[in-house]
Amino acid sequence: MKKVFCLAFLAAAIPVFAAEENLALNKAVTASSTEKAKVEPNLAVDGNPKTRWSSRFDDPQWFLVDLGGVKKVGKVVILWEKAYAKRYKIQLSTDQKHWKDAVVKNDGKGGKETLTFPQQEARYVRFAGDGRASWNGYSFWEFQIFEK
Ligand SMILES: [Ca+2]
Repeated sequence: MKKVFCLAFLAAAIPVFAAEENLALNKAVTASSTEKAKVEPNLAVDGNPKTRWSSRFDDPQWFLVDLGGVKKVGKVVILWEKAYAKRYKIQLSTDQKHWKDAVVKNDGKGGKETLTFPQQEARYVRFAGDGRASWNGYSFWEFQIFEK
C-alpha cells in the first residue's frame, strides 16, 4: 500500500521537474584543448559556478558533452567567463558521426547566454567555437543542457 502511494507520488512529481533538469550535470565531457591544470572540461558540468573549463588561446576549439544516451534536447545555457565567444555553433548528434547545427551564433555577447532551438533527439552536444571575443581562449563556468 505504501509502495503504491510512493510510486503515484513520483509519477506525479517527475514531469514537473523533468524540464528543468540540467542533462549535462556530471556527464562525460571532452574538449579540443585545456589551457592549464584546474580548468579541465569536466569543471564546466560540475554544477559549481566557481569552477570552469578554459581552452587554449587559439581557434578553432570544441567542447563535447556525452549525455550517456539519446535524450530530447531543446535548450543550452552557457555561463561564460570573460573569455567568451563571438562566433560559435551548438551542434547535435545521436551517433557522433552526423552533426546538425542547432544554433549558429555570430554575435555572442558572453555573460549568461540562453540558446533555445526546436527540440530534437541527441546524445552528443558540441560547442564549436571559431571566433573568440579576446586574445584569451573559450571559458565556461557552466555549460547546461535542457529538454526545453
Ligand atoms: Ca563549474
